[in-house]
Amino acid sequence: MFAEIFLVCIFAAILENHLNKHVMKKILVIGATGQIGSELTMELRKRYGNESVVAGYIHGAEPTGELKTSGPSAITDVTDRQSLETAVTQYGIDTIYNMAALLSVVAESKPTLAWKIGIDGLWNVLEVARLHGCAVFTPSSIGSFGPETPAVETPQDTVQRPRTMYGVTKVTTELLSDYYYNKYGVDTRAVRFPGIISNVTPPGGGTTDYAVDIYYSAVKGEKFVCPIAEGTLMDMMYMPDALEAAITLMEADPKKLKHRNAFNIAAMSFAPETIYAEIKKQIPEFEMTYDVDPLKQGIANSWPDKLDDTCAREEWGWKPRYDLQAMTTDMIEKLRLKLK
Ligand code: AKB
Repeated sequence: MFAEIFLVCIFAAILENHLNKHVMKKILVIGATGQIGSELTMELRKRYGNESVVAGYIHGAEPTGELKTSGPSAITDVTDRQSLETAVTQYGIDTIYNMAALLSVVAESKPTLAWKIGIDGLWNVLEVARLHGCAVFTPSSIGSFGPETPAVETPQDTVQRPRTMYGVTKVTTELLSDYYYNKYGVDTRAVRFPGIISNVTPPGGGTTDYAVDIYYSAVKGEKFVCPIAEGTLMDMMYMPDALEAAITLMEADPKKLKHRNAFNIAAMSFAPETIYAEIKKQIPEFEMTYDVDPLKQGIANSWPDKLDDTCAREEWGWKPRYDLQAMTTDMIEKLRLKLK
């Protein structure tokens, strides 16, 4: 008898947990051929089924390989609202991951385009989401902070006065996403991504890209010239943790979310000499020198050293799996296979 009651209680708890989760049934990933989008699309297809995840792309950045063959794809240009409207209605989309953006360095040389994609584009995404009842994830970044922000253990709610166009678009992204939630009830949620390190699709035009490039040089047996100065701390994260964060947050019970746009998340914080030393443990002959890029260094100096991610941990159970050592072992192993 006790065993039966116990089983019923367990079943009820599982059911309640399931009902409280946000359920994604048809998902559109905008920017599905980019650094995060390409792996996010494949991970979502693994979890939700190939046919349930549409890879959104723009002309000139068409999906290839498994991304193309494993599931549906559609043209979704954030600057063209009609293309979003068409994909959302055609596939009955209920959740949108909006990964379209220019990264920090490139946004400094193309500020108008950065605004057009990041903010005018976001407005289009949010309007389509409002009209069709979609939930929306649009990432923010450590770039949403500025030099006046506390650099160490940066709080969830603090000063956000970035000096870069990328940062300006990211703070605006957070505000506009919260506005759509508060005003229209659109289920918007986001994290502030740190530098993302992966071995699949390379990043392009970011300040933290050196932390990906360094692994390619090490595995290819080349000397690495680091554009960021010794001692410059920045938050970083391995791609599997970044994907887990984006998916777990979108699945989270909305009743538990006190914040929405956007959560600090953190996994590791290091300076160039620390990642170099970690790689050298596994590739002793690897060499690195410095040739500091003033633009990248200026941006890096204006960003925090290390975020406090307590709110993400408490509100939706965020917990990274990879530290610098575990990431380095996996990166070197995967790149050796990829580049051989
Ligand atoms: C960049 O460096 O621009 C990005 C970021 C931290 O948002 N990787």
